[in-house]
Amino acid sequence: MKYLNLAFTAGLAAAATIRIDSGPGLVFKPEDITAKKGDILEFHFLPINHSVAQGDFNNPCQMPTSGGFFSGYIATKDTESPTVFRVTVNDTEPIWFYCTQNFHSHCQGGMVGVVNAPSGTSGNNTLAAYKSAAANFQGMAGDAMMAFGGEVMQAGTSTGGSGTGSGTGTNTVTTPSASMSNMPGMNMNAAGNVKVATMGVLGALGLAVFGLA
Ligand SMILES: [Cu+2]
Repeated sequence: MKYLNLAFTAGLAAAATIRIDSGPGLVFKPEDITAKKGDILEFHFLPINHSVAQGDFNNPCQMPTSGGFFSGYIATKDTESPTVFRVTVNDTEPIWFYCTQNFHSHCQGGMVGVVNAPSGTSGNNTLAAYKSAAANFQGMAGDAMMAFGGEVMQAGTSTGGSGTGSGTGTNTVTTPSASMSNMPGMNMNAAGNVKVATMGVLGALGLAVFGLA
């Protein structure tokens, strides 16, 4: 029985891939997430044009002054985008995040979330408080010229680095939609991975073409 218990404990400690849907609507699902060090946050993108950026609790709808992550804008017209954004959780500190889409003010509209929300003495820093501060934010949500701090990749593909396997059931979308393939600036290489360097261009185009929630 001791062996069985050890095996069970080891299983619990294995890194997990946590799926987070960006949309539909101005919401992340789930939006209040518990993750452990080594877990991967895998953001999926629903129509029409969302993103995810790491936020700063004290500065809603803005990125931290250093570090963080940004997916770029992932435009998709009718169905979930085959493109996902994966971020590795490096510690158990809170990770606030938001959608940077300014057309229809997604962050102000409630499209925010948190990984490992503070508890105990830091308990005032709740997701509800962050969402409320975002709702009162005046100005443009912060974004970046291109993706950073994570991997922009096709759903269901391996990162090739961890060797932990996937088994996440994220292969539901296997074919890029015609609208994605035809979009200027949307360059796919042979492996189907989006070239991150083009994301700034894509973002600008996506904002113009698919700005609706
Ligand atoms: Cu959004």
